[in-house]
Amino acid sequence: MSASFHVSESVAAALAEGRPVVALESTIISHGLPQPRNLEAAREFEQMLVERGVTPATIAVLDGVPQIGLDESGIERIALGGSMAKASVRDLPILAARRASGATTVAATAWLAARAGVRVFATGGLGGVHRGASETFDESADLDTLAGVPVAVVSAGVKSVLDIAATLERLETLSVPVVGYGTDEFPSFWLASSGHRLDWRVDSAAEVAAILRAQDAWRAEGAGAQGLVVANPISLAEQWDPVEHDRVLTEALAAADTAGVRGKAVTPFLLKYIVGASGGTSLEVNLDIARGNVRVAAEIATAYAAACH
Ligand code: PSU
Ligand code: MN
Repeated sequence: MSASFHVSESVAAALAEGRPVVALESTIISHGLPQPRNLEAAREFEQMLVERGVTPATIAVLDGVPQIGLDESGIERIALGGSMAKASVRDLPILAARRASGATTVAATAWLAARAGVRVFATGGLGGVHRGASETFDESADLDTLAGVPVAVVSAGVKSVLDIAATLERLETLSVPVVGYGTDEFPSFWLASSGHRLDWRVDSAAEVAAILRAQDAWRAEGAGAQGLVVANPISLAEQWDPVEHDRVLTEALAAADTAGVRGKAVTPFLLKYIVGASGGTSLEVNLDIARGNVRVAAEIATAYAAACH
């Protein structure tokens, strides 16, 4: 095992035996959901995987060491640890040198999952191109990272706080494949659709597993690593009321502007603001979204493990 990261016993055993594993990120726990629901959610996502015969690998950095698979005390530190750093890929060496802890973003989680050999990852929403990025250059490292790591990320697209059209353009430029899971349109997190059509739709976990195997074959021949965005919408029945969504979104964007929030603080600011301004409704929808993604990721990881045999 590498000295630069630590793989938990259960994850190491599952990988060695070719059993399904799903990575889970920790920024959603530390910065994306309010306490104490974040701790409940972190446990619930893991439990959902276990019930489906899938080994959970929640990823975070503890005292400088990236952990692939957290125990209960690790999960509590992420959820309740207060001043946990939000760690993207570029922060990992700095946390290591300082023996500091951090909750990993989609980018850092996918990057670490790849190092450990975990092929499937479930999250809520991806980071993307921020509104006004043509001025600020604020684009999440999630996009560029997914171009170069062999990890399939199941998300409900990107939040409408971002520029969805620009995010899809950037994923195209970066050669990150995007497939709609049971949909022809890219979702917009709280809403089932963003109105943006996708080139490719899949309707089963087996189809996604076949795509992953095709990527594996290329990689075995020396091609570079490539990620995959599996866009899994919330159902129309469960989605947030679009009118309410639009109202709260407009208010949140204006508040971020007034507060002068910049850089990596933007996403947590908006997420927190929106939970407050929606009276908690956005949070319930957010949790349903993440549960849906964990379910689909479990199916994909199971189909992928079967396809590898
Ligand atoms: N989008 C969400 N919830 C989240 C995040 C994004 O709906 O919790 C988090 C993820 O960890 C993602 C990160 O990787 O925010 C992106 O932040 P930034 O825009 O600073 O790259
Ligand atoms: Mn940013």
